[in-house]
Amino acid sequence: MSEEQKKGSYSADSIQALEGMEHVRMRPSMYIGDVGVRGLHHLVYEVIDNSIDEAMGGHCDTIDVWINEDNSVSVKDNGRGIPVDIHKKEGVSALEVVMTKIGAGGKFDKDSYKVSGGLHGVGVSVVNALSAALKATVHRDGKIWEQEYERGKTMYPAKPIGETDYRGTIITFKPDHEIFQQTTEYNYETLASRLRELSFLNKGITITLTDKRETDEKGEFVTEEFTSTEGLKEFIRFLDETREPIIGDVISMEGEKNDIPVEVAMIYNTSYSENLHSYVNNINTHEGGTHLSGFRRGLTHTLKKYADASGMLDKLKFDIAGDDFREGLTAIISVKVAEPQFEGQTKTKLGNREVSAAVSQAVSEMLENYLEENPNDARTIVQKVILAATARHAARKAREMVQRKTVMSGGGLPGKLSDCSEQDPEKCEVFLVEGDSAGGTAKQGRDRMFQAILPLRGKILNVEKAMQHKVFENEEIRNIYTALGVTIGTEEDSKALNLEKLRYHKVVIMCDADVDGSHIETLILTFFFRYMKELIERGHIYIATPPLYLVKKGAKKEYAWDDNQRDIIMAKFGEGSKIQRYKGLGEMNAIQLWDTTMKPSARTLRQVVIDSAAEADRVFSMLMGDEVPPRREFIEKNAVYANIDT
Ligand code: 0RA
Repeated sequence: MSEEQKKGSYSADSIQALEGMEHVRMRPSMYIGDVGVRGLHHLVYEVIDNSIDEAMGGHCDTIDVWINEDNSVSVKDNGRGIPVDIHKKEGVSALEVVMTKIGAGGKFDKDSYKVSGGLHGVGVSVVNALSAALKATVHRDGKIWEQEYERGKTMYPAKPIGETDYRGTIITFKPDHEIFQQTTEYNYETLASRLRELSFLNKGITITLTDKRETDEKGEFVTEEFTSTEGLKEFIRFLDETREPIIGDVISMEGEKNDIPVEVAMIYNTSYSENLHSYVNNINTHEGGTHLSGFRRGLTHTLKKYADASGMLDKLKFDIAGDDFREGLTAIISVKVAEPQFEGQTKTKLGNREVSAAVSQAVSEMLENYLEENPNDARTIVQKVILAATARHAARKAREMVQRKTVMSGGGLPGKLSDCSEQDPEKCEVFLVEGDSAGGTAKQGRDRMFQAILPLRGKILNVEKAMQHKVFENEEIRNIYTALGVTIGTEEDSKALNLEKLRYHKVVIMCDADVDGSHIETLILTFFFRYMKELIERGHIYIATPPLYLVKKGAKKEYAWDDNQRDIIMAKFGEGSKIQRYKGLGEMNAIQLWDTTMKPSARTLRQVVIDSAAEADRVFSMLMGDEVPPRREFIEKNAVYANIDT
């Protein structure tokens, strides 16, 4: 190749790299999902993923994360350090290639155990493109190297800046507010919960998180260390902290089947809910897939075989279904797949066929051993399954009533529903309103064209503590099903949620802004999370935010949603301004409720999203379950409404 050609091809490549980076900035959502709160946090996960990969290859055991004062984030690992030698093809350092070439990732390192996929694994160059500034520091072979970038553009070639005994990589990036226009502020808890999850999924790694934005009473930064020696076993104990186990310990296995690393851990508890969490390459697969179906198959097959042989089913008058084996089950399945195929609405459903048999075999072996070695636990599990089958029979009747009512009705909407006139579900909203009186105000205040009102009587049933048939027998809950047009049972799955006839694309929970209201809000959310999770996942569930204050002076009036806003308005109005404190929705008249809480152009709707299904599961079981002490602790830590009534 002539000098000219070499130059030509080099610059062609570098133009391509530039175009790649610019494409990321033009279409960020294609790479990180969205440019809201989620996408912002995704940047951190992307950087950490690289360090985790380095750890999985056995090159690193510590990862430190800092949220810096300016909301930039630093991630430091004690891995091999990103190579800084000149990359033959690109003519720049390998570091620069990793940082500026879309999709370069660790791919040029053939030995690296790189299994990232899904939204993760798009590469740290994407983070670079979406950061106002990024600095990479590499400690390698006794030298410290450094390179900086702005909005993905290299500021200078990687340069040595000193000597070191350390080995590793430090990346500090500040998300670009031009891209993340909604917010560039990191949420400590969101990051902490992901890091905790990662430490359970990758035992032996120590991950720390330090928030340098504020200090505690002692003047120290808030910091936590996440590390797990037992991995998924500990994850299960963490998730089931507030549930009561019915067997001695967590059942678990770890191994390789057909070259696929598989880890499974499970326990049975006294609750009625099924909590399965599945991961592929550390990514939570909400929509399940082949690994999850493999787990289900292995579980059903093995338990059924055992139960049949035990003779305990002999007197049973009805059949046992797959679901019966999973009531009160908490389980985690984690697999590592070299080339994962992700499918489904949110690309979180594993498609690789070969994984199903691998997981099924792994689970069967694990369970067979356990049942054989623990006959008492085995009997307890079978008894629980029989109980579930019995309850399912009772539930089926109640569920069929829900189905019949919605299917046959046509005009059979709940009497309490004030429907809207628009027919296109996409344009329709329904407000679930606490209490009949606030329901009446909302009914007057609404735009009847596209807004429907469903008043709910007092506290709705706590589904966390109720058996399924009680849930389906409950009138308020039945009203929610019928009003929303949600039915149970599809052709493939008799228990699956059927959202085809969903009548409103926005379901808005509207409660008082006080302790009672927030309790009712949580009860309703618990119901949606346990029985209509897909509605949340598809972004249909919202929470209305009524104002807390009305500040008046003469003819001037403004609403405030918190104390700070109230004080600003009072200062603006000056001497003689009067405050009205809204204790509940009932204190507002129809016009006020419309102006502040229902009118699309003025209101704030908070969309309910699930950051981490495992975390949400734990929180709901804690808030709504039987045990009181952890709930009190949680409420004290997170009480947002607690001081409002004082
Ligand atoms: C490719 C090759 C080698 C290290 C890495 C990638 C690497 C990447 C990141 C990203 C964050 N931390 C990292 N640590 C290492 C090293 C190849 C070698 O030394 O032989």
